[in-house]
Amino acid sequence: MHECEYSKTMMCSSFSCRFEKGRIYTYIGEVVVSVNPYRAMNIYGRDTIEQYKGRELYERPPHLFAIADAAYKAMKRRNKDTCIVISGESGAGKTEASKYIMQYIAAITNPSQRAEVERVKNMLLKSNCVLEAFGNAKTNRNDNSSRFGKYMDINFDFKGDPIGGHINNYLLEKSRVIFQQEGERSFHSFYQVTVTDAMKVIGFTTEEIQTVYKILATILHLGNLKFGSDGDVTLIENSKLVSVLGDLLSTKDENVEKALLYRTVATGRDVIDKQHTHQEASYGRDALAKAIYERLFCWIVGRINDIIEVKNYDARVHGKNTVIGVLDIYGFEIFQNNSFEQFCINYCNEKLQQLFIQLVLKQEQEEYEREGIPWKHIDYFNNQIIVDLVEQQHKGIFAVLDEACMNVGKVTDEMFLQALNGKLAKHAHYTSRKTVCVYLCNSVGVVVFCFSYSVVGFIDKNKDTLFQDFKRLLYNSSNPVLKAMWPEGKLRITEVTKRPLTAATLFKNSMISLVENLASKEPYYVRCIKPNDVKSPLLFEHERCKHQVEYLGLLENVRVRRAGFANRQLYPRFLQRYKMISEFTWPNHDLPSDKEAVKRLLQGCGFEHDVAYGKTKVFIRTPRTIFSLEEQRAEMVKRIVLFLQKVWRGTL
Ligand code: AOV
Ligand code: MG
Repeated sequence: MHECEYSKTMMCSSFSCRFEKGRIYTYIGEVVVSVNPYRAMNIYGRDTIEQYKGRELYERPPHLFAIADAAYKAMKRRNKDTCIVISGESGAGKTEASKYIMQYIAAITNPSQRAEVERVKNMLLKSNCVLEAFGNAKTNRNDNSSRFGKYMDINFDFKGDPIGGHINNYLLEKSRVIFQQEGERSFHSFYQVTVTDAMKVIGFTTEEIQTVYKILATILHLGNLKFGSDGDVTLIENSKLVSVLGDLLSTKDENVEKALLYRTVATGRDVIDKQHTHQEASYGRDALAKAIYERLFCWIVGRINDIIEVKNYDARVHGKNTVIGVLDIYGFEIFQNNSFEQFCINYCNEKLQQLFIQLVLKQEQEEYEREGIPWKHIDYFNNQIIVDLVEQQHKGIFAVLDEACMNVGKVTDEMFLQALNGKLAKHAHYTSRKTVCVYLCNSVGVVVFCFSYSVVGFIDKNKDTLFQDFKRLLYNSSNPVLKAMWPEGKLRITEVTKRPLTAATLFKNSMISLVENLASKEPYYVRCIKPNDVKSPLLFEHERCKHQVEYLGLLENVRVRRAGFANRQLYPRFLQRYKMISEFTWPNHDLPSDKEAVKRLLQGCGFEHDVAYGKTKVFIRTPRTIFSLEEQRAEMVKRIVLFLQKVWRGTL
């Protein structure tokens, strides 16, 4: 068996053994790997929180709380902005993990029970319910699948208590409001009323909540709207719906009808109303439904941000406020048929993977330099080449797509594909085998994947056209909440000069700024693994696991860690924990420094070959050494307790 294949198999066997014993978390270095248990686990309660609070990573069995605590400690002790990046495929447990992390942070902060901090914590937790209602849906892979990417900053004051937050949302899968695969549903918000309860609690006004309802109803009615033709004239078949829509949107019925059937076009100095064909009218209706849902979602995020933003904090008085960011973003998606959405999602993951490798290496390198430990170069696959293939100016796939969309006249998806083939024929990571597929090859370690995407729909989805007439219709609503969502409808047709940015460009820009933001923080990682496709707590499918190990780059992760050190601890801290296992250090040592004492202790245990001594810290290469130290410590603690009991009972 190839070495790589063997390592993957071993890694999955180890996850599988742990999964069967209910140990769903494993560390690779400081990365937590989490396997979805698909059952309620009794490992998130108050007593568990207490066990992890303020502890170091290796002092307790692997857990999400340990990583949350590490991020919190770094933020509090060292005044560092940190972030927790959670990745994994659909249904792997990212959103659940992000919620447990938030709950942990809420539980360990504000010991003095300040009312304002409690209020902020409550808002941060409740805002999640609202976002899930509007941005999550039942899919065939996950009953509560997030159909948007979420990055949430939590701000802390100088005491380490939460004082506010901010949410960034990424690429909502808005096409879900007009089409769902068999067995799937639209967003939860269309089926739930209790949502709105959470909205009320966090401070949405009655008028705002009513508008939200009206928008949801509008989308449902648009779905029933049918067009017909009378000769060349396009008609609305069920015209009664027009007045329903007029009422819901607080606008005149005739304006609704006109916007659905015509578009205003400026030709030179003239402005004319051009009637839609049947096809254009249907396209317009669907685009409207998608756009108003997306706008509603962004507006909700904006309102939540108004509510949770840091208020009344004066950095000059209280010192810098620090941040922990939590990223819960869609993982790699590989379906039978992959389209524009999957292309964007997978590009996002390539970018995050790049950042991961860069930061892990960078951080390690910096620490070794600081501590005076020689650094050995590590070979790893730099997926920058994949990222460039997608996002590079002029030459990248997005650039070629945008260029195709800029062309006047009819550009088909096939023409876009031909342009790609022309430009990228020689690229090592691009192949096009069928007429409608792009194969984007990714290489994780020595494994090469081919993700194939159907280019059908790329042009339309990228242009993401919403006729101006709809924007004007919504802006002219007498409902102030709705009107405020559509400020660009203010422009008259002759004033609209700029083309809106394409979906790809908007997404690319948001990813670039996300990565910049993450790169400026100290990162902590959670990699989620889905054990099976049937949501079973009993089944661990090795092949599925191996596949995820591959694309999550976990082997790479191990390789980086192997070349480096799994664990590092300050000398006094190390001694405090392990001094009882060596006669040289227990109960106290008489060596010239703690560093010397740690050396003696480790030599005595026979771990000399597995460690390096930095200026302030001891570096331990393999977790096995840590586990062994922990075992010896536990044994000694047991003996000491027995000894003390005997002394106490007078039986010694
Ligand atoms: P995802 O966020 O990774 O998918 P979720 O976090 O929504 O996945 O998890 C999917 C389901 O798995 C949850 O609804 C739970 O039933 C179960 N689950 C996950 N983690 C746990 C846990 N720690 N304990 C118990 N059950 C769990 V997606 O948003 O679809 O990419 O797009
Ligand atoms: Mg999710």
